[in-house]
Amino acid sequence: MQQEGFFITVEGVEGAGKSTNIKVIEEFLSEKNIDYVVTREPGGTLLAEKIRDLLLSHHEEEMEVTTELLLIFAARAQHLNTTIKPKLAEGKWVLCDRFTDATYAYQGAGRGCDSQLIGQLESLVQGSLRPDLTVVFDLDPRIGLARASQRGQLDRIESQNLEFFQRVRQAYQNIASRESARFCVIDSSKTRENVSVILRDALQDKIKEYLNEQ
Ligand code: Z5A
Repeated sequence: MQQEGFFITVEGVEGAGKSTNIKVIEEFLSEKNIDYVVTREPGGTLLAEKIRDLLLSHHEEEMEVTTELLLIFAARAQHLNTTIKPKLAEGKWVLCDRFTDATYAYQGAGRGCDSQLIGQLESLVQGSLRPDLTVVFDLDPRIGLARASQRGQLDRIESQNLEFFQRVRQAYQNIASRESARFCVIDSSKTRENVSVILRDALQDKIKEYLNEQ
């Protein structure tokens, strides 16, 4: 195995229910007596959270796509080396709200960044480290945006048009079908209660070998 702990990432379009269901995953892990930490990207450390503010706020000057991409990987380098890797090395499970699949989806499919360039940065920053399990909450972006819009003003990335989020959704679906062993795709159009039941069943199935359960 690449590390002692277990690395779970959570993905989806805007408003797909990541934050809501991270709580469900936390409950599940607690019931299994698993020692875990929750974190997020971009962010997760003091410095990386400053980069997050820079990425999400509106600026007088338009941010270049390459600038956005490099800032995301700069935040990721800080987060990985000061938080994710040390926690995994201690044997803790790390539950991270978004990770590099988001970069392929948002900067790659959404903004049109070259996926080979993203792959080079991924190798540079992460080496061989990849998530052990990625849960994607799949939802029509029209529903996700409607759910999320109830929160008020949109940040810089949330302000993209519907086509942008449709490309993001499609990219997640494509990555998940290419790497089906790592992924668990949850239909997030169902009620919160239904999503929670489906998610718990999927988690049980995906991680039972790590729990020594049937
Ligand atoms: N980003 C990037 O571009 N590249 C990268 O590499 C990375 C990130 C790592 C911040 O992410 C931005 O960073 C993000 C991508 C970019 N920008 N966008 N868009 P974030 O994860 O912090 O922010 P977010 O995507 O905007 O998350 P979110 O809007 O908070 O969505 P969510 O966590 O998936 O949804 P939620 O808060 O759980 O649910 C939204 C609402 O729907 C809420 O009122 C819930 O009560 C409700 N909800 C949830 N589930 C249901 C169901 N089943 N039915 C009905 N209503 C529901």
